[in-house]
Amino acid sequence: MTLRGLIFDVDGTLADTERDGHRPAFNAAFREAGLAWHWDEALYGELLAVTGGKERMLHFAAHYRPAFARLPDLAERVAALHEAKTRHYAQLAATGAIALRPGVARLLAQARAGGLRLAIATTTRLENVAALLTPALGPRAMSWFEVIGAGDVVAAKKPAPDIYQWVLERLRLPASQCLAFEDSTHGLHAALGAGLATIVTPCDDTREQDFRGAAAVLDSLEGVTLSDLERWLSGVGY
Ligand code: XBP
Ligand code: MG
Repeated sequence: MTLRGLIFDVDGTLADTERDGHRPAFNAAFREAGLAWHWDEALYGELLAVTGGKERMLHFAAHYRPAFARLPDLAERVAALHEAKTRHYAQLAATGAIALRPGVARLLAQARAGGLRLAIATTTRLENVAALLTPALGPRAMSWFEVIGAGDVVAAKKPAPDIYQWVLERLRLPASQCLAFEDSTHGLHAALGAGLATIVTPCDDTREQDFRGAAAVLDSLEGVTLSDLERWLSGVGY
């Protein structure tokens, strides 16, 4: 089956964004709201089990700040915190402070030159994707991706397959002609649930996770060629 489309996760896959990107942005939002909350690296590592910034804050409140979790306007407060967090993250990413992972820019360019269709399936917000990719890939970066599934376009976030199904429907391609790129077990399960062969490039936060079912597990996308991708789509070689 010929490869026609590549669908990329963003956080952890295109760039290592969590510890020094999303985490400080959450902390800045907490400070700004006058909350004595601070997510250190160890706690954030645990909280990454919950995908989605609003969902992560709700989970944290339920487990560590029960009085806050009982507030009648909890949903509005979390939504406001998330707006502030997004502003902080996008500001940081737009400076170019978060580099793409090795091999990412080259593979994207080769895939475009080779006529492959590109898409994104991410849990994070659309403005965060633009803020991250534009300094790294140039002002036309977002137009490289024909479909971008981001944030709340689906209700059920990864590991649910919904975001990948949403992207595949809009690409009008069968899963059998596409590859997904992920860095975490949650992302892998989302992609596998949509029937996609998946390449996993674990990042610092996910290295110890279980990637059974992946078509390939690689340190990075450095050196990966379009013929490697064809081979992995057809299930040959690990
Ligand atoms: C990324 C996430 C996101 C980010 C925060 O997962 O889990 O929640 O940490 O993003 P994936 P928002 O790599 O699977 O896309 O705060 O914008 O939700
Ligand atoms: Mg990820």
